[in-house]
Amino acid sequence: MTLFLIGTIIYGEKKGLFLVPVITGEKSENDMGEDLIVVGISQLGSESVWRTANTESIQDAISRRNGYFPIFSNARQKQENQIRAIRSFISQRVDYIVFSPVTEDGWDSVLMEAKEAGIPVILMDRTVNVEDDSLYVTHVGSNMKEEGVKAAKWLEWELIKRRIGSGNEPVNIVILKGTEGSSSERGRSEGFDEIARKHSNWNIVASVDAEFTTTKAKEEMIKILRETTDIDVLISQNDDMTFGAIEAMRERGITTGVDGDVIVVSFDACHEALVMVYNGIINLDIECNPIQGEYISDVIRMLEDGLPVEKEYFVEEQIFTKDNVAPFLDSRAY
Ligand code: GZL
Repeated sequence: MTLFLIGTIIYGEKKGLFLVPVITGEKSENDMGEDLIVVGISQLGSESVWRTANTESIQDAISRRNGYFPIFSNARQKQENQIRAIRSFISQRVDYIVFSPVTEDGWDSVLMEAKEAGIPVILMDRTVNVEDDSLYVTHVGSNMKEEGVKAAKWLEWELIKRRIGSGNEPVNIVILKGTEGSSSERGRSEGFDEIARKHSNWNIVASVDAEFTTTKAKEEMIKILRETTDIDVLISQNDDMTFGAIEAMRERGITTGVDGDVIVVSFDACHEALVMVYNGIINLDIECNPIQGEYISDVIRMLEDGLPVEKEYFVEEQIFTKDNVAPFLDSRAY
């Protein structure tokens, strides 16, 4: 079937006149002559190793060979870019919208526009905080709060094993948070805090937003180390920030890990970080599984077949320490 691509001329305050391509006529077909399902995908950015793996996963799954016509947009960490992309998908009358919301708040009106246009919205990775949860069909991602709880519960036992804080002396903890207001940051913080509150001697000496990036984490860690080097634990909400923080500590002669000065707990479990777990430089890495594309495709197929879908699908994930990481170093997808 042929596909006619015409455009709608739109005047935007910032961009002036611009053409929004509109999919018209019959959908295009794949080699088997099947109609393609048009999916608008708004990815929040490319800030981390995890995000790259997540993008590759969704692009592999939502592809022409699998029966889809993907329209992909990278928002570069800006909510306004995601809102603009979603509005463009609506004007192109896509069949589905898939997006990873950079932060939890501020989505009600644009998701209402998608709902009024009859376009199902699937949340990938992060989630939204909306009054009416009928504004999206389902969320496919991780249980971020559970990840935070896992970190704190592991730390409780690690401190006991290493006799740190057992006499109720203070345990000095630095927390590097991900993008402020993102469901990943909020969930991990909430889960960790729920356990930390039980320990009056857990002393949070610094808790800063390092935006899930290596550069920002190194900058922030350098500032923290100017104030204090009396740190027992680093909780870093993703591996990219962990890399930056470890570099800053190394430059001050501070060691990390199994036999180091500072216990390091990280999130994501990307390959480079798991090698550091294997080498005893990172103590614990909590997996946050970015390979979500197949889950998203399965959900779309269920919707296409008129089947009910759950409001939430958590992808499988585990925790890694020096004791269990070896078999996974070369067998995982990222
Ligand atoms: C988690 C995801 C986070 C990762 C970071 O689901 O949203 O965003 O932990 C990424 O690496 O930047």
